[in-house]
Amino acid sequence: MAANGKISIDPLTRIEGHLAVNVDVTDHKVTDAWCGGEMYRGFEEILKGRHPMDAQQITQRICGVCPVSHGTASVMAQDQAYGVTVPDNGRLMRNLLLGANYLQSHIAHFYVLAALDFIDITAVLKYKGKDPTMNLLKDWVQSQVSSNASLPAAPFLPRYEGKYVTDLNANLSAIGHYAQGLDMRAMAHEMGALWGGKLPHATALVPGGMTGHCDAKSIAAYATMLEQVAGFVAGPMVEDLLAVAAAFPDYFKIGPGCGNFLAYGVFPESSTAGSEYFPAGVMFGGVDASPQALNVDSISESVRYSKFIGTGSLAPFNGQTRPDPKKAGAYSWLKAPRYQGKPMEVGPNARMLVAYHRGVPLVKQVIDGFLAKTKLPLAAMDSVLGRYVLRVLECDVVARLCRKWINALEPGKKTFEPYDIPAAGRGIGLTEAPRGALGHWITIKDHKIDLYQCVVPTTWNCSPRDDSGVLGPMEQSLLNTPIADASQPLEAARVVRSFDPCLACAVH
Ligand code: NFE
Ligand code: MG
Repeated sequence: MAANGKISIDPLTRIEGHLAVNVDVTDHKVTDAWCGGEMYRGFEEILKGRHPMDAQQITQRICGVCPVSHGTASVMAQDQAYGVTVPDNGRLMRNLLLGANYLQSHIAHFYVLAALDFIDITAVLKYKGKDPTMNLLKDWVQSQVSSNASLPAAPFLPRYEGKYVTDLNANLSAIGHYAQGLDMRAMAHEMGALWGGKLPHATALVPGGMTGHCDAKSIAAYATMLEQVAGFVAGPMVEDLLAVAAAFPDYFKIGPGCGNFLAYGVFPESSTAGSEYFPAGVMFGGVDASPQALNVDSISESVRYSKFIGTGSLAPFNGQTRPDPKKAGAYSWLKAPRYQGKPMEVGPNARMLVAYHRGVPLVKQVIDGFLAKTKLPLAAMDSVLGRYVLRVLECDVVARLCRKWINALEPGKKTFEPYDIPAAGRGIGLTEAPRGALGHWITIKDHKIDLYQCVVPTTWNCSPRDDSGVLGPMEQSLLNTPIADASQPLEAARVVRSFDPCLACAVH
């Protein structure tokens, strides 16, 4: 078993987009780490000179997994620039659309992207039942392990070898839920499409609210599908989470992050600023820290190790996106966002921890319930499995909130408030994508977009070193990760996937 070495996982699979992870390993521990985004996309430059109303459609193309979040951030930035207040139905429909997107995204991460880091897919070879999907999976996996295998059983095998769940029933049950999860994810997409017009890339998200009617038929269809998806999350998904938590107690200690957390707040409960169910807040120094108020002026991005021209840190309204592919010393196409100059972890854990400390009832209830059941301290939440726990529990909370919002809609009432688009203006749209804090900054001049900057969740989490040489949150969380065999860096892959990274978003 190799104890030392330089490991390059490039590209790291079962995530969205293209990520290169490089780590140094000394005496079976990670001693340094570099996370690099592998391509330039240029959305911020594409938007310059266009009509402002193009922005919510074009920015949704940044990603097929979280287009709703980009559309939401964009229309919020424009709501502010145009001085328009969204009516209640429009606000609720936006929440229901984004809520459905959280459900599909968290289910996709838990089962499709990350479960195979822990669940032993080869257990399906011992399946003796008659379920057609399980037998299909069994044949698929068999085709890879048999001696004359010609095709890889992607996305299942090959894999890094190491310790996986050993209990046969737990494995078979989770593999069955993996297949069921695909249907649940599709259903969550259908729920969102009822309000978005279509998904991915909703057409109905516009500044001022939502196009389309709020009718009883759509409400009934959404509510019916929601019950199935919510039942799946609260049942099988939580059950599988508990099984993995019991089998891998070490992973509540492996992969702690930078200890700073940032949440912009999401799911407004009224038209008043600060009414978000998940509140905005900033935490420094670990999971027990009291959240401070968010100050948007504290956000900046630096590019010293990024493949962009420029030096120093720039606030998004002064942001520049000028590619420099051959820049000396640069190793990533991500910028390095910082808050008060510090790296911040974003995501379900940041949202849930801020909400927990602020005493948000459902969040308190699910976190305290989980900690009591598992006898874990809150400190365990800053870890690989802590990120899983808070993502799954958040999924349960969001499903329950969707129930509340669907009942609050008033069929026939307006969903949209008209406005005039000014010749000049500026706005900031701060929301939360499934993967964390998402902000869009827009400046309009002569009726056209003059500046558009996106600061994106995975850009925060997966950022390279900043101007001071401080490692990004994911790089920090890789440090000290135990690596049993440097030729099979399963542990490092688990740390990275716990963030649910989306590099397509991060490089935008
Ligand atoms: Ni492309 Fe995205 C990120 C999320 S930002 S998945 O990072 O969630 O809207
Ligand atoms: Mg950007």
